[in-house]
Amino acid sequence: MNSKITVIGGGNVGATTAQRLAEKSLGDVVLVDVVEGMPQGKALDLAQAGPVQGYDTGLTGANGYAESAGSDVVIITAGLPRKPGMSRDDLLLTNAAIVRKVTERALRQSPEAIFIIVSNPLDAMCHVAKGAAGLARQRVIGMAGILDSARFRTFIARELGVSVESTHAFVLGGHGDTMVPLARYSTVAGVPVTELIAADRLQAIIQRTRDGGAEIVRLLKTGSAFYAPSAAAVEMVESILLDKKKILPCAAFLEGEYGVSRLFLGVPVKLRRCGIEEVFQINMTTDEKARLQRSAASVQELVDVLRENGFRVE
Ligand code: TXD
Repeated sequence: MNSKITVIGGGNVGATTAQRLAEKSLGDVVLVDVVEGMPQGKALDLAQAGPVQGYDTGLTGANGYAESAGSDVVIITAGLPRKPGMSRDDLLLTNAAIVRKVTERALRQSPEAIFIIVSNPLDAMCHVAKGAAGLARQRVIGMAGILDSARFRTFIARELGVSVESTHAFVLGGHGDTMVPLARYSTVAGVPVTELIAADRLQAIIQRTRDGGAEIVRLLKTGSAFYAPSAAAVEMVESILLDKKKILPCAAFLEGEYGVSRLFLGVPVKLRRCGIEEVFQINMTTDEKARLQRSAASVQELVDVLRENGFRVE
């Protein structure tokens, strides 16, 4: 039997994620959105691309959750994106209300599902979903680190004129201005970029990575990035459903790892059929640890605001 994947929110990220899932034949896809007719129309359009692209996966659009029953993975992309000049944090309470509602409804239909959270502000939305669902930490995972690392890799590859496939990069911490790109662990064919790129150029690339989302928001004017975010979400689904054991930077609920307790933060995790099997601990310098702590503090601030506003956050 095919795996079943529900994508909640049929906007830019959700629809592109559905397309990528279908093109990789990872399972039957259900696209859910509140806008009447939209998810149905997009699902039908995607199904009609099947004969040309060569996939037979089921594609269903819905405004409710009955169709999503029994999903193996639920991806939450519902919520507002940023507009130019907005920070991710400006979306906090609006998106929290949406994420709480859709998580509760999706969980009722798919009690065994693994939840991948995409909506912003990412780390805080993971807390809302975990609080609403009351799930073990293995089953609530945030998408951000793969995207931020992919941005870093793109800029490194362009700087050195090499294939992106020869690059590897780690960006940890919260998905925001305090994210922590780790240059020491970022490599080209195994060689640390610190040995390949001059310090000032590397610093400029790191800053562009941090501002990567805002750069695209400024260019698009009416929304935020979706091609790279959807690719990142699908890499997570693939590692989960195919039990690939990939080590990927994702937002995970830390319970003491990296000196952080009861907080979602971007760290390397091993993704398997059960979700997060293990949080990978890597050695960090005092300075890197301090930056990760600062990033954790900024996530904690948002979690505190959520709690003050009556959200159950774990
Ligand atoms: O790195 C990351 N984690 C991110 C996060 C990268 C890119 C985008 N990121 C965030 O994902 C972004 O800031 C937003 O919070 C979400 C979705 O971004 P997208 O670009 O897809 O936004 P759209 O195109 O506006 O789509 C959102 C859809 C839209 O169709 C709404 O009708 C729908 O969400 N929506 C809902 N669907 C179901 N149920 C409810 N309640 C609902 N409310 C809105």
